[in-house]
Amino acid sequence: MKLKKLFLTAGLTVAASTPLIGQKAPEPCGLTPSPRQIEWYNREIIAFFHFGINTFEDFVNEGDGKAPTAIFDPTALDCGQWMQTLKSAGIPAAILTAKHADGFCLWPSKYTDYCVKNATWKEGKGDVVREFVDACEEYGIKAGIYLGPHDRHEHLHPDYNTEKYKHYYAAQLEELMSDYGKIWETWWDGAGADELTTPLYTHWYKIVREKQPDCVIFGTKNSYPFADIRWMGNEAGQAGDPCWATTDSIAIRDEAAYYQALNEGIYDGNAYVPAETDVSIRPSWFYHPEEDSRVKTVKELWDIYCSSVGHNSVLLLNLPPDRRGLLHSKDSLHIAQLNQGIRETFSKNLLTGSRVSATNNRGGKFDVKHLIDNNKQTYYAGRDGRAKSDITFTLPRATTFDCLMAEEVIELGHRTSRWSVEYSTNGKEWTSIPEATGKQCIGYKWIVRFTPVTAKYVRLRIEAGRACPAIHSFGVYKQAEILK
Ligand code: OTN
Repeated sequence: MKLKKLFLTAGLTVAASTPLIGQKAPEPCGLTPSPRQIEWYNREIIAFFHFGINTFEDFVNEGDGKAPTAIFDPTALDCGQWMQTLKSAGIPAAILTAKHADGFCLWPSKYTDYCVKNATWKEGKGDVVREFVDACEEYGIKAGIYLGPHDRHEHLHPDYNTEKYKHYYAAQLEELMSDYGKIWETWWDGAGADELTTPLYTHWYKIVREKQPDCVIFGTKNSYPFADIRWMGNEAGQAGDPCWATTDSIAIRDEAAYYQALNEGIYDGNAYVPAETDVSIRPSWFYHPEEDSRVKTVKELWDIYCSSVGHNSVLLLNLPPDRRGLLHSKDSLHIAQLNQGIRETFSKNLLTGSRVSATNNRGGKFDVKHLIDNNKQTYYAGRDGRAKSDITFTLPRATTFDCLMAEEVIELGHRTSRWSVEYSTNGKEWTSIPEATGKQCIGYKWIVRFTPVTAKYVRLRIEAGRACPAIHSFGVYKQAEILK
């Protein structure tokens, strides 16, 4: 029965309290995020570390489970170096492939010999997961674990069956969820995992929820009923436009509709399961020296940031450590420069100091001036029952900009469903910005880039929605030179 309801649990959440008290705030509408999902959204970027036995094989991305354990031998593993890199890139969380599809475990699991216990590295006494979580703790990075559900090494056993595997995987999940401190995300890759049914994931899900109540679950396919977050539908960093946090897999009549629902979400979907965008900084997921010249440029990373974080998604950026067990200097440099460019661009909202008015203004604590007060605790809201609003900013002087950003109050649900931005030099004749016309989603963050325009007036037109607008911030910006 393909048309069954998926994403069952994640939507049944209660709205988190809104930041302001006193004057009556707008009521939440539609589905709203759980506290776990709000915390996840605020990370914006998460690092993905694909590291394992594949790193030591020639050009292997998905090992066959047969590589000898002895080849695992990083010469200078230093998870502290990984974390320093994340710090300089402003990345607050990281996920390690504790076991990829080859089945090799980066920790000394009691339940298999196919792990670091039999590696040359540290004469079998090492534990990469321990070093990873300890470094996360030391640097204040949130640790996450990828325990690949698909395991080619286990399939090599002559008496393999899914019931045995269910218990094997559960035991390993227990080790990782119990012995390594707080885990902020688990990643259930759907790749190769079609034989793993929802009842299996039900068994495993209970372990995660019991041991790590705050852990965000990335789920795909048969693990969707437990997912806090969904796959975005491609590995190119291109989240949809729109990219609603809500979706619903019931409507999946064919493959194209399935991918569209992952990529764009569904405004009236039946579950709140926002999209995570996984993409590698290199062509492959694991490190290969041949790809040192193909590390994504800062401009390519900026494009990805805008089409992931800037499309109401969270970016899971893969940074594969090399055979030394270190991040390559080129990868580190590019993400530090990306961070510098993002900070530079968004540190200066060019609407700051403008006069601002709205045709639909709740006023008081929710006055439209809060759109440009650079304060995440405040927001603008319209009056109940009125979804539309024209918001006009009169800048102190004519200003040139090539980028805009809006942030909705996600705790109150997706509200606005169509919006556009226009500019003017005299406040009478208005010109549309084509790239910012007929936009649909805002969500956590929406970024639009365009050919530079110079204007003294900017108008944000909220054209449709299911309830009055509730928006934290709106701004126009000039993209930093380093991003071009
Ligand atoms: O061949 N594939 O399995 C594949 C090719 C390109 C992009 C994705 C995939 S598998 C895909 O991986 C996702 C994570 O990146 C999720 O796990 C999906 O469920 C899975 O189908």
